[in-house]
Amino acid sequence: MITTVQQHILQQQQEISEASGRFSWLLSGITLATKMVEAKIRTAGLNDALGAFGQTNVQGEQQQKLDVYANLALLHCLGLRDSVAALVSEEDEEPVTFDRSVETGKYIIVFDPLDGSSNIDVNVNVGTIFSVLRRLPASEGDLQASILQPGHAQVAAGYVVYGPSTVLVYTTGHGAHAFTLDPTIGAYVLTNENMRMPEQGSYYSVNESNAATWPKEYREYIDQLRSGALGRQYSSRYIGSLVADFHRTLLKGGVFLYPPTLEQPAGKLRLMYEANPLAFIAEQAGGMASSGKGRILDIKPEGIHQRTPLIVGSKREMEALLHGGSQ
Ligand code: P6P
Repeated sequence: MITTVQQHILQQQQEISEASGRFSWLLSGITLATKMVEAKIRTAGLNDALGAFGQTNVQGEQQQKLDVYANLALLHCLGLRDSVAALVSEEDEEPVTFDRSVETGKYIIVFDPLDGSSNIDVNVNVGTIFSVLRRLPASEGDLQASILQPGHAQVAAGYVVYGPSTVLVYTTGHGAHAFTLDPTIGAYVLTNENMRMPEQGSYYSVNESNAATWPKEYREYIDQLRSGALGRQYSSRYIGSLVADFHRTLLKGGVFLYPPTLEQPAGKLRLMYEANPLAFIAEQAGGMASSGKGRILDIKPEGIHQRTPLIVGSKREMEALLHGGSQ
């Protein structure tokens, strides 16, 4: 008997006392948008959906046509959910806000609509990453304060990796669960419940071309992994698409790193819609996620597009970096 993500979310929402049904209605907006994106990606080479859109986004990056499509799909599907107070996208400089009361507009959704989209033209996995925050009571701050909450305040987070199959991984704080899109029925079907990241893996994942400008301790750390100091031989795997590199780390263990570099001293990856959701999932699966200076989920955001270094992976590799010590 199959369990769809909708059924799973309904079961979960009882546990997070969101029995109103609005929470599952909200997440169904995300899953619907990702199915629209998936359909577009699958035939991108046939329908002129590849290539640059011809504008740059708030990040100063060349927008791909599919970036724009994915962003519009999420804004449209989620904007129709009356429980949404604000939408924060990697593609938009400012949040999209809705004039809804604190009682109705209970959630803020933060997302990277299509991460790694520059890889699409060479047929490499890309992903959608999302994070759900609950709006604070008016007494605790305005909408801006509700948006800039640290990652440990997330009520849900997840990603979809568009690869050989399309896999959705999400958490509401009660474990991390994976679903595979079954195109014959158009539903995400449960394929891996309560995922556990291996205590130690055999891969490290980092863009080694930046090694010369990392802080010294990162070079020493990679040398430690290469030298067998953690009791096993490591292989290097780097796809250059965050969701794909993270998904492998979640399943196989090991460590993914994007350290500070000369060009990006605060790190390249974004706190709110990349590091936070993936950190939430990693911790739910028994892994760890750090900025190198502290737990990712404890960082208080100053801005919606704030960057952070990200080191995420299995306990053994994470403790070797954060607390030293090899054997
Ligand atoms: P680099 C893709 O552009 C992205 O935002 C992430 O998906 C990926 O992890 C990272 O950048 C790759 O960056 O500098 O190694 O090319």
